[in-house]
Amino acid sequence: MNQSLPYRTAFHFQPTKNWMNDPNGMMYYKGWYHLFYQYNPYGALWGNIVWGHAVSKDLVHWKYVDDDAIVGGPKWYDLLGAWSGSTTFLEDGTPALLYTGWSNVSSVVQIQTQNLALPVDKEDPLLRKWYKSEANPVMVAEPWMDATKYRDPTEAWKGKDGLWRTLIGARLTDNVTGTSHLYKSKDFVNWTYSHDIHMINGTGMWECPDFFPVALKGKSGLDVSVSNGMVKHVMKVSLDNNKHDYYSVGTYNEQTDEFKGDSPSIEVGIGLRYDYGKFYASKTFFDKKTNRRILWGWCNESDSDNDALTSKGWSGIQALPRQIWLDPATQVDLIQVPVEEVDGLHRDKVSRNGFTLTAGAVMPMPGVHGPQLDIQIKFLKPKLEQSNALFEGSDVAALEAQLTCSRTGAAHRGYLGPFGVLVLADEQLQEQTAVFFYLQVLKDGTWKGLICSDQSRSSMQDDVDKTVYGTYVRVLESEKYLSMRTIVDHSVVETFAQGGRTVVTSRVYPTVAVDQAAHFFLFNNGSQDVQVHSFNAWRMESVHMEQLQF
Ligand code: DQQ
Repeated sequence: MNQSLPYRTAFHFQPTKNWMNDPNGMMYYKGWYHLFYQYNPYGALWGNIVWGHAVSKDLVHWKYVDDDAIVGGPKWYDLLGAWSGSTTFLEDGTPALLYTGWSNVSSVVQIQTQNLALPVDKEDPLLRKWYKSEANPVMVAEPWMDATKYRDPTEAWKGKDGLWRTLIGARLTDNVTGTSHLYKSKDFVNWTYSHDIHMINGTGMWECPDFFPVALKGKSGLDVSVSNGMVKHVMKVSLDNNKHDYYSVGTYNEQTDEFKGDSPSIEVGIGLRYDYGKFYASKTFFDKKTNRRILWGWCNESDSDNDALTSKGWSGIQALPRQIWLDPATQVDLIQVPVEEVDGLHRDKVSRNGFTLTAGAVMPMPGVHGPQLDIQIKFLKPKLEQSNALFEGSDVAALEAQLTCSRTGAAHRGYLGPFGVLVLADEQLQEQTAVFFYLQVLKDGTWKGLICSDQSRSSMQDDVDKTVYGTYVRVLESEKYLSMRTIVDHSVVETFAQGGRTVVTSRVYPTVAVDQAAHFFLFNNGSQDVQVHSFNAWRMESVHMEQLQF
């Protein structure tokens, strides 16, 4: 079997070949969305990192621009590679890129520096060529900082004093405290270290920080510099220790330039995650065209390096771009939903409302089939009383939830659940990826809900990661349904539970349940029937990504 094809995605962003990791410097500029990404032009594993570049009119159909928007060298400050960074719009509308240079100052000492790149022709909507500032590096680590743990500048924001501010992800020299160094500048070229805006002991290196305002009400996004009584701020960090992206909603004090999470148990790096599966090094940008804040994140592979090198020839995809906003009901969660442009790929709708998913059922749905699907289901919430001890958001709770998901697995027979979907399944169910709700019934008779994504039987291959992912999902008393949306694209399964309050993304590599041999089933392994309020499914059309012709 040609292993490269069944696993290439049909509507997620990925380069034609080679390695890709973090999304960088996304923006909307003169009619085009721009996505840059960490890319190895020479191979399917990480190394030789440059900024690849693609553009799109709609966030779904992409054209590759080039593989060398920013390349390391020839000067010392980024000789070994151009690492992650962000775009900021200067006063005159020019997009300016801040990025990390990886450099060898000597044969034994390697360090990270922060650098500035600007468009050669800012009238070019495609922003094809970039030049590096003569002032580079524009930031170097202070003597007391660890210069090897000093990277990934955020989009800069402007304070009321007229100064630009950016954050650099870092780890203190105690080796355990994750932190974010705040730098300020009048002219975007000369930057001075001010202080650390926030730090949390025990979290380790903070990669790819992201810091932005969200409106207290409504779904609209905000420009990064907006700060007033009608907004909260979000700080997101990517923990190098465990490769998860954590966010915290809190307060940014403009006077002291400090950030504090609203709840100590959901602080930066220890509380809520954007995604409880494979999703890392994410970044948001403000889409000026539609006033949305949009999140991009990298989904690494779960198969072996050997597969990347010998059969696939590529590694890494970007998750679907997600619109995010503050959950009006909880004020601590962010809601994430694939941008509505993705719905333009819907074909062959299948709908069925108001039916029972009986205890023990494994049920095909006629017309729902194949490796490219969007499944949206609302289950009626069971009559049992809900627990007040809802998910607190702490990492301890997340660990407990993940353990419960693994112990439970799709094959477990519970009381209320597991119930949900089997995707990328063969007819004999030897291979299947199960995404399900499981309602944990507590001693006092109340329940807590979990959403799990079980890869344990996703593939007959041995050398792929088959971890079961999952977490508690916050279900409000006022909510009548347990809802899930699962999007399948060959080797990726993205699930948005409770309208996007909780998200889990998996990478899977079936061997027989591929292409037209990939089947779909609803299942209920609990001892109680479950009521399906609504079921809607679509086949997803493929997107052909092309090289831009100049
Ligand atoms: N990837 C980049 C770094 C960043 C890491 C290097 C996160 O800048 O910290 O490719 O995945």
